[in-house]
Amino acid sequence: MAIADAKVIVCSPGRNFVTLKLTTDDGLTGLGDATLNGRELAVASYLTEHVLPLLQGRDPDRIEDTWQLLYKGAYWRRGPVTMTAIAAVDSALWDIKAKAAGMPLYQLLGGRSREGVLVYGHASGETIPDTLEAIEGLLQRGYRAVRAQSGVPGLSGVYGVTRGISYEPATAGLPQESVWSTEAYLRHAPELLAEVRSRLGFDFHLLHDVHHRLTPIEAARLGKAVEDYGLFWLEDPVPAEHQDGYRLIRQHTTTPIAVGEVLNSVWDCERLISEQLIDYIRTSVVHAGGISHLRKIFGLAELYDVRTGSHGATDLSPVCMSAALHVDVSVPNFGIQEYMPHSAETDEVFPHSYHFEDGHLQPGEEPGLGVEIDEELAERYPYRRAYLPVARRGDGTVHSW
Ligand code: CS2
Ligand code: MG
Repeated sequence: MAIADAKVIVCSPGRNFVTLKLTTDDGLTGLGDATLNGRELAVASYLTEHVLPLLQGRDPDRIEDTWQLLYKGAYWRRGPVTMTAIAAVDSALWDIKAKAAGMPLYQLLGGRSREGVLVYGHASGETIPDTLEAIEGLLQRGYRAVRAQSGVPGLSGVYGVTRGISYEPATAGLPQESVWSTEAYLRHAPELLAEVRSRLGFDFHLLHDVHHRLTPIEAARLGKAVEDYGLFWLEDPVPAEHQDGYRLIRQHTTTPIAVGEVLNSVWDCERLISEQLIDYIRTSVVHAGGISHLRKIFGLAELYDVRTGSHGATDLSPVCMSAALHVDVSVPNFGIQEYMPHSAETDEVFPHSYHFEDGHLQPGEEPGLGVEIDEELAERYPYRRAYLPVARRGDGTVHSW
């Protein structure tokens, strides 16, 4: 078998996605998500200009060798653009291998370790009562775990806050800007989490995302202030570059910490994991070098009792979600999977067999990843430039993100 065709499909069914499609001379196809929110075309061109010429005629069965070729052969290592491009190739090759074997991918990864993949949904609102209402809606739909965010009095346009269970992280055109105040946030966040527990109880997992907005000592203070509310995790309390910051946070609080949606390789999280500075590692198939590399990260995490909690926002396509679920259902140290349902347009362009059932996602049982792309339909949704927003402090300084 040889790779006979490779193409990069850029489309925007509700939001931008970059997808790699490989076809073998036997007619098997494999898909890989290559979406890097706000920098999509950098990965598309990295793939088209520098990676696709290397794939023509290669044996698709040689997944690890292809990974090593693309990683070591480039000389320039790591970083989100490179690792997202490698991820797309890796995921497409696993899709092909599982299709050739006639099995759902998780069977090739060692088979099931559990019956389903526990997911957390997003609840947010402008005010605390709005957020409580959104949480109740999710619990009624069967969710067992909920991430709670809310608007902060005095600030408009807080990231990650909208009505409903999905928000769109990027907006078309140039970046939107909002004003951030750490003081206002630190006053408000413990109040939100206290209200959630006092009104709705402790019978569900509660998560909260700080979006890298605090310094280590501010994060330590927040972790301490919310200990009684039994959080499943506090996410991205400080920017991921501040790895020593996590040691400081640990010295002050027992609130579990999750990090990793912006990390791209095992070397980016090695210290966080091996020094047990975090409890959950949030790296994803698409941004951390694909299924092969993510399994290495999760394998390292297993040794140190760190559990998985992969990123799963709407800017990770259904191709990534399918791949994530096969990994999630098979690894021994799975913790939880983020799940933000995609728009109807996205679901139509990427028909998939995973489905939500009783607070869990189930990967499909068909051979491969269990996801396809409707290329004709995709063509009807051309790329539109879009950016993540920027936060500035009251005096105009760009704030951490
Ligand atoms: C968020 C995301 O889902 C999350 O935890 O942090 O909204 C994230 O900011 C976006 O996926 C970035 O593209
Ligand atoms: Mg996050």
